[in-house]
Order: sequence, then structure tokens, then C-alpha cells
Amino acid sequence: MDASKRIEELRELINYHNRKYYIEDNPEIEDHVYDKLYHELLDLEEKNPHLITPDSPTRRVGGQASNAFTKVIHEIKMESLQDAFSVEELYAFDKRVRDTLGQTDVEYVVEKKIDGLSVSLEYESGLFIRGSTRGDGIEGEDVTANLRTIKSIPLRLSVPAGIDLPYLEVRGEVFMSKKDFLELNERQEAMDQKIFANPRNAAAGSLRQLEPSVTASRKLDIFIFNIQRIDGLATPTHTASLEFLKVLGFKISPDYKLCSSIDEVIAEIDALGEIRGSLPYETDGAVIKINSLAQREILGSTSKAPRWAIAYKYPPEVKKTLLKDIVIQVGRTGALTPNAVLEPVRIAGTTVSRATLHNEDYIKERDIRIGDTVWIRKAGEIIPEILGVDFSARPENIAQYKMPSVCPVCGAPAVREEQEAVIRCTGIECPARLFRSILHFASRDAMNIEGLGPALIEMLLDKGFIKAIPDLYTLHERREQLIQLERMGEKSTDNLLESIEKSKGNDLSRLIFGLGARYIGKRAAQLVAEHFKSMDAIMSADAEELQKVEEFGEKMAFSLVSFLSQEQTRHTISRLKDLGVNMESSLQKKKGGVFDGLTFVLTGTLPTYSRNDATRLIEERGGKVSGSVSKKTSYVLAGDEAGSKLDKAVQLGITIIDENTFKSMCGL
Ligand code: 0OX
Repeated sequence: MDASKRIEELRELINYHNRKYYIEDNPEIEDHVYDKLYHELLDLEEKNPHLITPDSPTRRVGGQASNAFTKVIHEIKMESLQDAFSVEELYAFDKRVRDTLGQTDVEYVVEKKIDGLSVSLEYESGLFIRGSTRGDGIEGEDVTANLRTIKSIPLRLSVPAGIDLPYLEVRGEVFMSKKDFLELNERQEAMDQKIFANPRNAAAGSLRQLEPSVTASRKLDIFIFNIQRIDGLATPTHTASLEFLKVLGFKISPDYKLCSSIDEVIAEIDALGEIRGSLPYETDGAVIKINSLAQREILGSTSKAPRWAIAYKYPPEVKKTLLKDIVIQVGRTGALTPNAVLEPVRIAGTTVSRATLHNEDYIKERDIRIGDTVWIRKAGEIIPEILGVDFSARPENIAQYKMPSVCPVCGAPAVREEQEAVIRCTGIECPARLFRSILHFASRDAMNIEGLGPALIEMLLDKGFIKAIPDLYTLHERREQLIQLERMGEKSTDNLLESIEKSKGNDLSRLIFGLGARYIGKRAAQLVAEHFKSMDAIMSADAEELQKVEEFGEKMAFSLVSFLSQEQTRHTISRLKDLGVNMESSLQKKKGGVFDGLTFVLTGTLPTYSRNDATRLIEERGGKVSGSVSKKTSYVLAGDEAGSKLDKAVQLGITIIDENTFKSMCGL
């Protein structure tokens, strides 16, 4: 068979199975069979680049990264919805509609109101040509490249034979499922990246990425709920439109309901209210639309919203229940999060028996105690939250809650960083925070193990290849297994093993930094390594001795002593030593700086440096700082509002310099 025929056949097949999988949620073939078809197509396209077309299923991620999105004017306005918060408002809506239409029967369609962001998709002759955000309804942004990465958006429509569809514009809601949202946040947390407050923000943030491959890595989905414009044919009702959109290959508003009276609408809204908590995606209400498009024409729109539709918003549900216990969860960053164990209650469609208490301050501010009756809320949020305590129901003699001072997973001290709300476990071997410990250990400023990134660490932990940091140095025994890992192969494995081996010879300062003691940054690690020269010497120093290290204050010294005295730390260091990791430092105190033999006097306020900064820069370069100007003074470094010292310098003919000159003298 010739290549072009097979390519077309494969595209049809893949599009068909994409539809089964991503749109109908009803796959017919196994993943590996699909992968085979996909790779055959990729191969053929690679060999025949002239046969590649933009609607090929292999071309979803391809768009170039850009600096900004171009504007799109919405020819058909993307209107917003009028809101209703009560049943009375729905009756009033029905009355307005029937008054305008002359008391005829009205059919309504009830859809779930998906909490995401509204987009428009445009098709020319069945091909996806442009997608844009709603913006203010009149002007949005062109996010075509990003929308193409959403697998449930067809790049080519299945237009039935005999139908001509020169142009179609549809509107839908891009969203992220609750599960994918939680998983995304977990990954974001592990990488120290932005945490999204809710699935809607996650979807919006993911769609407004300038790099389409980032959007592709986020699991976005879409429901289509309206035909904005259709050329070449017309549908008489909303339900007919939705069914036609389904035929074309769109994923439409799920389980919409046709109702013949407002009472039926209200019953459907009640039913949705019952189940919405257990749906896989977040809904913030229901949308009620008139079914007949002719009736919609008569009703028209106000300046903002159509008169033929209304959004019903569910009230946030609040309930009272008993707080039976507080349990501590240890996250991947070692953060201890208190969680409430509740007497189960039904709220917003699910049974709630757990709620987050966020952190120590949250509990303190609300004086939440085990045994209290508490108010909980779940207003669309996935994770329910405790609002406060019903103090009138508080039993006598229940104790104030105290967060643990040790990690419940590994027993190491758990401490609260200055200016942080969270309490973190400090155990280097703690299984809960191992991922983070290894990521830091391997990072560029620490042991600089090239190729050991987050995805690989995750895989090594998953497979049980590493259970603690020192296991990295036994990985060479598993070379064959590593080669088999996804995206590894022989070359990457050998490069990784070489990089691990090389890291054994790093200076002690890198190891100290890599172990990740609190307050011991890169510079502190260098200073302590340079001062003591060996791990043994550092480990036998007490806090007083550590404070003799340049720039070491009490806080740093105590943190390091406490960290190094932990059983887990000692065990890790001793294993690293046995495995051949260097425990010595050859860092030399810098002598012979540019300011050797020079004396500086500081006066006034410098634009950017503090007194301490300037002093450190001078001393690091061999110079001295003196408090008063004399003939021996080499330079006066003067800032704003310099006083008598400056006068004296002028009198004695001493060179006066400003911060900029000083900076260039420092070589900065
Ligand atoms: C939704 C949703 C939003 C749009 C303008 C007139 C009718 N978020 O799920 N809007 C609409 O329709 C509106 N339907 C929906 N299902």
C-alpha cells in the first residue's frame, strides 16, 4: 500500500480511537495497541514529511512558544449569564420568559455548570482553525496552540456525508478534573512551584501558558455547550444542536436534561445538587436554557446576558459535626499538616469524615480542640474546611491542641521555620520527605549529579531502587535494571552512573550543603568546611566552636549541631563515608585580596548595601574597616547624609568614593 493511503487510514483509525477514549470514555483497544498505531503513523510521517498535515493526530503539540497571545475579536459576543440564588428567582425567571412569549409552553434544558473557563473554537470546512478565551466577551486571546493539545478537542470534525459545513463556531468550558487537579498540585508542591487554589485556576493557568508543551503536560478537558455560529445549516433546538455537535465528534455538556416545566427544572437542580460532590469535576451550579432557538430569538439579550438562560448557584453548605481527632500528615516536603477526623456528615453530595486544618496558626486562631463541635464547609472546594467552633457545645476540661514536636513518620525533630506557618520534619532518612532530600542532595549547588532530576528520582523511589540518599552510590549494581526504565537506555544510564561516581570526589562543602540542615546554605557550608576541613571535625564541634566560624551566628550553629547529632543524619553520613564519598575539604581561606593593607571608613547611608554588606565585601578582599578617619585611612566610602567623617576626610585629603566606585573596585 502506498504511504499516503496508509497515513490516511492510520489517521482515521487513531481519530476513531481517540474519540472512544477521550470523548466517549469507552476505549475499544488497549493502550499498547493504540501506541503501535500512533508510532506507525509517526514513522511514516517522518519518512514522508510532505504528507504531514496540521490536523494529523501527531501534530497536537507543535506550536512555537510565544511572548504574548494575540487578541481575538469575538464576532458573536460570548455573553455571560444572569445568576439565581434561590427557587423564587427561578420562578420569577420562568414568569418573565412566559410573559414575553405569550404564555406558551416552554421547554428548558438543564446543564451542569462546569467550573472552568469559557472558550470559543472555530472550524473551517471541518478543520480546527482557531481557539480563543472569552476575555471580556468581546475580545479574548488566541490560545489555539494550547487548545490543540487538549485531546478531547477534535482537530478535524466527522462531518456526515452530504452535509456541507463551511464554518462553525462553538463554545465550551475547559476544565481540569478534581483528580488531575490534586495530582498537579502534588507535583507542583514537590517542585516548589505555584500551588493552584482550585481546578478552575489550574485550568486557566494551564491554558494561558506561553509554551504549549506545558499545557500539553496538564490534563485539561472540555465540554461543549453551545453553537455560536453555523453556516450551511440550522438546528431548531438546543438539544438538536448538542446532538449534532456530538455527531461531529465533540464532547458535549454531560447528561443534560430536557424539562417541560420550571417545576421539573427545579427537581433536576435538586437532583444535581445531591450528586455534584461526587462528580469527577467541579460544578458551581446549573445552567437553565430555553430549548427552542426561535423562542430564544424573541427573548433576545440585555447588554450583558441572554434573557433565555440563567445560572442557578448552589449555596455553600455548612454543617456541624464532632471533631473526633486531629491526625498529622507528612507531605513530600516534610510539612506536617494537621487533618481533622470528623464524625461523618453528608455535605454537598459527599460524606465528609476528614477536613484540613491547614497549619498550627489556623488551629490556634480558631481555638479548635479535639472533642469540639465544629462548623464545616464545602462550597465547591474539594477539600472540606473547618470554619470554626460551636463554643456553646464545648465539653468541660478539653485541652488546647498542641502540634507535635517530632515527625510522626520518622521521629526526627519537627521544627517551625522563622516566618513560615508550617512545621517540617528534619529527618534526612524520613520516608515521607525522601524525594525532596534527594532532589536537594543532587542539585547543582550541592552534589551536582547531572541527569538526576525529579522524574527519575520519582521512578527510582517507586521501583524501590533507593530508600535513602546513600543508595544512590549503590545504583551501579542495578545498571541493567536502570537501562530498562522509561526514557533511560544505555547511554543515559551510563552518564548518570558516571555523574554519581564523580560526585564522590566533591569538596566537603557540597556534601554539607546537600545534606540540607536548616539555615545552612551554600555559603555557610563553604565556610564551615573551610574552617574545620573534615566531616569528623565538624561532627565533634559543639555550638560554641561552630560560632567561631566566620558569619556563623547562634541560630546556624545550633541548627547544625542538632542536625548532626540526629541518629538518622549520623547513619547517612557513616554510610556515605563507607561508600567512598569524600569527607574532607581543600577549600583555602582566600588570602592576598585586592584590598590587602587598605583601611576603609564607612559613613552615611549607601543606596543598596547595608553596613554589614560593605564590611563583608571589604574584609573578604583583605581590607579593614575602621570607625574613624585618620591619616592612615585609605578610602572613605560615603553615602547619603554623611556627616563629620566626610568633612574630616576632605580636610585630610583622603579619597572619597561612592557605592558605584566601590562596587567596581570589588570587581562586582
Ligand atoms: C458551563 C456553562 C456555561 C453561555 C452564554 C449563554 C448560555 N460553565 O458549564 N455557560 C453556558 O451557557 C451559556 N452553559 C454551560 N454549560
